[in-house]
Amino acid sequence: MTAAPKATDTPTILVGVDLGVPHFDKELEELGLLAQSAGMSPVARITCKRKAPDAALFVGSGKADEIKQLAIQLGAKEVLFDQSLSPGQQRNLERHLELPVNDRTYLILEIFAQRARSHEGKLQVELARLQYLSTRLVRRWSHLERQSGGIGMRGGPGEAQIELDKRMIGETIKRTKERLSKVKRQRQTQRRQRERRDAFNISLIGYTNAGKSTLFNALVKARVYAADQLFATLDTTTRQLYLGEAGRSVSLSDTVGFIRDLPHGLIDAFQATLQEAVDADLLLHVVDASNSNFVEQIQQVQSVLKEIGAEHVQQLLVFNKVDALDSDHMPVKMEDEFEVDGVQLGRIFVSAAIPIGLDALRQRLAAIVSAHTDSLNPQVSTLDAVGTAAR
Ligand SMILES: Nc1nc2c(ncn2[C@@H]2O[C@H](COP(=O)(O)OP(=O)(O)OP(=O)(O)O)[C@@H](O)[C@H]2O)c(=O)[nH]1
Ligand SMILES: [Mg+2]
Repeated sequence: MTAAPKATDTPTILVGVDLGVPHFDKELEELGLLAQSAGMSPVARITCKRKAPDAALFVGSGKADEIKQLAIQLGAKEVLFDQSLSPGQQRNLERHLELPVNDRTYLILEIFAQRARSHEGKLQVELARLQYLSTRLVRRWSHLERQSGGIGMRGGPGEAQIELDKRMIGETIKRTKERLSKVKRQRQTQRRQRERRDAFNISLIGYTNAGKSTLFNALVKARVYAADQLFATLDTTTRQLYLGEAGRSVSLSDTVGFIRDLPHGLIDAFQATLQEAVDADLLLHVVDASNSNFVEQIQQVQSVLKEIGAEHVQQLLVFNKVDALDSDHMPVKMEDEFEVDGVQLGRIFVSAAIPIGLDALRQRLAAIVSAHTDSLNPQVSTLDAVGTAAR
């Protein structure tokens, strides 16, 4: 059986297998942060290199024995893999180690489940978890299938149970999707109302923990939950931001963060939340400039944007946490350009926490919004700007 992560500080061993992919995280730093965000406490980190995963145990049996010894020695209660395990590998490892074994995908789903607050958020997480579970069912019952007579036999107790479980999960998935599409329709109506008000929509996007909520709070003087946790924010919050230089307000939305290898079911399930980004007039792509992996994190965000169809929305890069940069990495200019996917994007350095550079950011936003208004309404733009300011 797979045990869910306990609420507080489960001693956990982290395992990473270097299969030669470019983004292998030697220190298992991100997995450690994810584990902590889910209420586990990493007590050891083990990495090894393999050409390909072992079909049965993912790692070799020698490595599995080493993990087991270490678990006994350190009193670990769970083992977490940075790479995706097949249902069979997971089950074999649990038997071998006599401990619950989970992977990064499961962990992310677990954190999302712990964090979801709104009705929509909960539905989305439920859908993603059901989809994940439905792929794990098959093998879990295979020992019963074998007992029923082996290959070619149909209708044994194992198969009947799989069919029953599959049907139940299938029906729950269908019901959850129906409930979600209802919420989605309500959201579309709200969006249309916003559009009618001629709003300019700005969405904060970026890798998880980049500082989106901190920047949101600093810009609109709100109190959205910001924390040194991955996926602190799941629900979208929208506030009006008044830009003096443009003489008008814009809608600013803070939303869920992205991460490397975001489980596929989650992108699917969070389509409604992520739609905010697709429909935005401008994306403020917040980057943690103090993270040594920031370039890769930008790439990961770009690939999620492509997946949801938001790659063509105008982007401004906001390099946050300049206060945390060491003197060698301090920017020469606070505003310049940075190449992403062969395109030069505007970039501005800020610190949302201190704060530094927020006035410059507001001015930059005002200039973008004014240019947008002018392009839509070339003759009356000045009058309109004055009119909006007076309202
Ligand atoms: N040093 C420094 N820390 C910052 C800055 N901005 C945010 N942080 C910290 O970074 C952590 C993450 O901030 P959040 O605003 O929650 O980040 P987020 O992007 O909203 O994260 P998720 O909602 O989890 O995706 C918090 O501990 C913040 O205090 C900054 O300018 N400088
Ligand atoms: Mg946040």
